[in-house]
This record gives sequence, C-alpha cells and structure tokens, in this order.
Amino acid sequence: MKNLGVADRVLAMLRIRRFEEQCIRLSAEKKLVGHYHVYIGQEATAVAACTLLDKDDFIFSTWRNHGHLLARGADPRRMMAEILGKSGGYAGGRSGTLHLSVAALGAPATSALVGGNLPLANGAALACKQRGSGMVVNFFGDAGMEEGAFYEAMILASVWKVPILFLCENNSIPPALRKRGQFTSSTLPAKQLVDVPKSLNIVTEIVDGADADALVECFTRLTAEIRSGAGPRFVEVRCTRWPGSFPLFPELPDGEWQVAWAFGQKPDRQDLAVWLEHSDPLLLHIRKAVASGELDRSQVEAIDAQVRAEMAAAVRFALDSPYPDPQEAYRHVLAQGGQTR
Ligand SMILES: Cc1ncc(C[n+]2csc(CCOP(=O)(O)OP(=O)(O)O)c2C)c(N)n1
Ligand SMILES: [Mg+2]
Repeated sequence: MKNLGVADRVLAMLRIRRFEEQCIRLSAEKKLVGHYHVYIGQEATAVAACTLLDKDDFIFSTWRNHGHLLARGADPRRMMAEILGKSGGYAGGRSGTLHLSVAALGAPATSALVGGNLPLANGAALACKQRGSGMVVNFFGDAGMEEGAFYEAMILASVWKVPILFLCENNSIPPALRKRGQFTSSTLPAKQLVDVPKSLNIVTEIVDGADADALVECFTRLTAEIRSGAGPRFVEVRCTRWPGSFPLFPELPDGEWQVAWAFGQKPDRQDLAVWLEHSDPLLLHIRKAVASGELDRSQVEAIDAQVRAEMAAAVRFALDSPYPDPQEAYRHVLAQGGQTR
C-alpha cells in the first residue's frame, strides 16, 4: 500500500466503519431518509485498492460506494451532507447516497444499476490509454456478472487492452470457502466466476477480502501489470456479508463496533461473534498488528478516538447544512429549447 503503515491502514478502515455506523444511526432517527447500502466488512478492499491510485486515475463505484469514496479521499462532512440531501453535499443534495460521486477526486460516476458502471469505466480506461496516463479501478458486485453490460465491457477491454482493474466484490462467500474451493454465483453456470473473464483472455486472480495484507499484495501486483501496458486484469475479492446488512435497512446487531472485540471480548450476538472472528477485515488486521507488535491497544484506542471525533463533526456539518432551495432543482437540467438554466 502506497506509504500506508499499519496504523494508517487501520485508521482508513475504521473511518469507513464509523462513518457508516453514523448512517445507520441517522436512518434509525429518520434523519437519513430512504434506502442506502453499507460497505461494512469490505473496507479493506477499498483501502487497499484506492491507496494505490494516483491523481489522474479513476474509480467507478456502485450503490455500495461510501467506502470507495472515503478511501479515495472524499471529505466525510460533504459526503454525509450529500447522503442527507443537504446543500453542503458534493452535489448540493441532488445525488444522495446512490449517485454519490466526486469528479475532482477521479470518482466521476456511481451507478445504482447492477453492472451499469462497467461500460463507463471501460470508456474511461480507453481515454486513459489514449492520453497515455492513468488507470481505472472498476468496483462492482458479483451480480454485475449477470448483466449483458459486463460481457460488453470484458470483450472490449480485452480487445483494446485498456488499463483497467475489474474488481468484483463477491460478498456472498461463506468463510470456509473464501480462500479455497470452487464457488459459483447462484445463476452463473461457470465453475468459478473467474472462468468467465479467463475465457476472454483476461488474466484473473482470487483474493480473500478479509485479509488486508493479501489484498494489498494482490492489488500492488495487478496495478503494476496494468500500468506497464499489459491490459486489463480481473480480481474476485471474496468476502462474507456482515449480519447487520441482512434486514432491508441495515442495523447494528450489537451496537457500534468495539475496539474491545479485537482484544478478546465477545459481543452478545452469536452470528456477529462468528462473523467478527472469521470475516471482519478490520478486527483481523488489528489482531495481526497487535500480535506482531506493530500496534498496541492504547494506539488502537487513540486511532478510534480520532475517527469518532471526525465522524461526529461530519454528522454535525450535515445536520447543520440547510436543504437546497427548491429552485435549485431547475439547475443543471435541460429546459425547453435545449437551454440549461
Ligand atoms: C439492472 C438492475 N437490476 C436490479 C437492480 C436491483 N438491485 C439492486 S442491488 C441488487 C443486487 C446486487 O448484488 P451484487 O451486485 O452482488 O452487489 P451487493 O449488493 O451484493 O454488494 C439488485 C438486484 C438494480 N439496481 N439494477
Ligand atoms: Mg453481492
């Protein structure tokens, strides 16, 4: 990971975790209105991928975009304001959570359509190739592979040899199968997801999404190959859904994530305890760093205090930000005669 030590990596993952806990709290209080998706349990993937990117690179994301954008450097205050539909948000409250994007950070579009961002990302990768700089990381979920747009993007990327990492976050994998064995999605007839891009001559990898070090190692290698002009790469990141994401609206199964859980204390809920033990990249990474002597408990607590303060400030900023003036709805839209106001 580019210039990220263990402490910075924990900080980056914890920022995403605590940001989304605030989303869940605000939703329960009816201050965040409507549907939204959390990235809890997948944080290591965004952090490992985005910290390898340069200014002129791009990411393309989905409805599960909070982690990708925070890892790319977005300001949590403006993100939270956008999610609440407030004028202080990145799009003045127009996009909400589902279309959150920050063009200035090389995150020009988030698609809420399954598979919808693949052709866009591929086009950006073609632009990178033509201008001779930059690459694209295209985040999408495993269901994206069931869309026609996926095949269009794979074929063109392979033929054009564009600089793109197709990063499939397969969050439906049971822990025991994350590292080994064959696992198909419910509807693809391929033995493994990677067999599909492989058949189109795209080099593929499978990596454990609960292992931050493995992700860093894998993405470092793949992005170097892509930057050297070798063409597209496809990676299946295998992760396991967090128990709090199963209800229609996410919930915190046992309250907020506790630093103490990384130091032997167990939550009350059994399903959460099992998930933490086997599948939480944040907890597993902290445990590993403590075991190797790179971090101690007081350092983790200090990181947590810093993150909590930052996220409390983000919530305050978003709640204090006014809703947009209704007239704003007419801006940036095509009016009669093709003129914009
Ligand atoms: C074209 C299209 N069809 C259906 C939906 C409804 N939908 C939203 S999320 C989702 C499942 C996505 O699964 P996956 O790609 O694995 O991502 P995950 O939510 O598991 O991260 C579906 C079917 C949609 N948004 N777009
Ligand atoms: Mg999925």
